[in-house]
Parts: sequence; C-alpha cells; structure tokens
Amino acid sequence: MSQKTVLITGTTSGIGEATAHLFAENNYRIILNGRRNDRLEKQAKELEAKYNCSTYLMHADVRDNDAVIAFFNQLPENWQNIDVLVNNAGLAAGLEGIEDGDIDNWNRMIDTNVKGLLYVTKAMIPLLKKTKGHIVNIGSIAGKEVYPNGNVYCGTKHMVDALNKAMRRELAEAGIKVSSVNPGAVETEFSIVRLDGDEEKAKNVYEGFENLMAQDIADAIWYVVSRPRHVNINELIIMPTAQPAAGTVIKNKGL
Ligand code: NDP
Ligand code: 8X3
Repeated sequence: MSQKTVLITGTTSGIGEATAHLFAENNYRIILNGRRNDRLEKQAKELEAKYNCSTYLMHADVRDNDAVIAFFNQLPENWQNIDVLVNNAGLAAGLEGIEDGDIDNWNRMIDTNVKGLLYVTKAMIPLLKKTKGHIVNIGSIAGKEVYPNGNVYCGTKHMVDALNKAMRRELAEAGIKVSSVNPGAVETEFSIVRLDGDEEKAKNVYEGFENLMAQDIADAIWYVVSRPRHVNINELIIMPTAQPAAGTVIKNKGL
C-alpha cells in the first residue's frame, strides 16, 4: 500500500504539533504549516529524525489567499496526492465584551478561523477529489455553545460548525469524508495568544483542574481518520471532566 499524506494547518504548536507527531508515528508523510518558519524547520528535522518521516513545508499565513494558492501551484507532483486535510490553524484574541471589543482582534479571528479555513479547503478540494480524501475541521465547544465574552471567537467556531456540515453535504458525492473535532479547554499556547502574551494569566486559566492536553485531541483526530472507509465520524465533542459546559470549569475539587 502506498504511503498516505496529511496536510495539517498550524503545526508549530499545540494540537497541530501533537497531531503531526501522531500521523508521523503512523507512517504518514506530513505537510507542515504555520507562520513561524524557525519552528517549522525545526519540526521537520525532528519528525524526520524521530519517525524517518518525509515532510514538506507550507510557509504560508492561511489568511493570505494569494499565498495559499501560490503554495498549491508550486506543490511538486509527488506531494499532490493528499489524503487528509486537518484544518487546525486558529486562535482566540481577547476576552472583552462586544462593547469593548478590539476590531483588529475580531478581524484576526474571523480572517484566520473562518476565511483561512475556507481558502485552504477551496484550494485542496480538487486534490482531495482525486484521493477520495478526508477533511477534519477543528471546531470547539465554542462552536456549539457561547460563554460570556467569547462573542466573536464563539461566532467564528459556530461558522466552522456550519461549514463542516456544508462541506459534508457538498462533498459526499465526490467520496470525500468530512468530520469535526470540537474540544473544550486544552492547555496549549491558545490562552497565551488570547491574553496577548501574558503567560502568567494564561497559566491561571488551567489551574485547579485537569485540562485536556494536545495529545488527547491528536488521539481523537487519529481515531476519526483511521475508521474504515464506510464509517464517517460526523463530529466529536471532547471536554475536560471538570468542564461540563463552555465557560464553566469546576476548580479545586480534585477534577
Ligand atoms: P496554539 O496557539 O498552540 O496553536 C495554534 C496554531 O495555529 C499554531 O501552530 C499557529 O502557528 C497556527 N496559526 C495561527 N494563525 C495562523 C495563520 N494565520 N496561518 C497559519 N497558521 C496559523 O493553539 P491550539 O493548538 O490550542 O489551537 C489549534 C486549534 O484548536 C485552533 O483552531 C483553536 O481554535 C482550536 N481549539 C483550541 C482549544 C484550546 O482550548 N486550546 C479548544 C478548542 C479548539 P503560527 O503562530 O506559527 O502561525
Ligand atoms: C477554546 C475552548 O472552552 O476556551 O476553543 O472555548 S474554550
């Protein structure tokens, strides 16, 4: 059987990074993506050394549609058979109410989480049609519920939820599977980014309970992708035991 290939957006940290490792361990070739080139290059070397894995770098900001199109236009023939796309790149920026919201933060979230996901997906569909591939969209519990001051982030993830359903309806006849994985609180760089680089405050988010780890979500993504051809997992919601709902965490109770 020929070796399979996955393109994962946002592999330079967190969920994307753990997912790249898990797919490499399972003998996939990996197309790595992110804006921080130093991390991408280091990651490629690590994966190659640890798993003897072939990697290809997608040095592109997913918000830049021209850069996304240019990447696929130059993609060498031997990397064009892509079996799986994991739409993972994303972020939250800020935790203010709408009245005090920062417009640049809103634009960053909408441009990355929604438009970036659409740009990469649109460019990939012709390739995925050839392999009868699989798209895994990383949504969030924030795409299923809303919580105070989550406003625009929750809005973008609700849109990911809608797009996940839209893609599944549109692409079923082409044999492309479409799934979403929707986590609650995972300790990654997510809160550092959301809180504008304040590492102390970000650490507090995860204090007093057992949050999810990036590896938990990578395991779920692998579960979704490794089902038999006739089985599609439409969506998964995965929460820390201590987080019964979006925006609610039970702290200091040993959970
Ligand atoms: P991290 O901040 O650790 O990772 C985010 C990744 O996305 C990084 O690799 C970053 O790379 C990349 N990224 C961000 N913007 C862009 C861009 N414009 N172009 C390309 N890559 C980009 O956070 P997580 O791993 O937690 O987040 C991954 C996904 O999971 C996101 O979609 C997030 O919304 C979702 N999620 C996270 C949860 C959590 O609690 N952590 C819970 C639910 C969902 P770089 O900066 O190098 O570009
Ligand atoms: C991030 C998870 O619980 O902070 O998507 O909304 S949560």
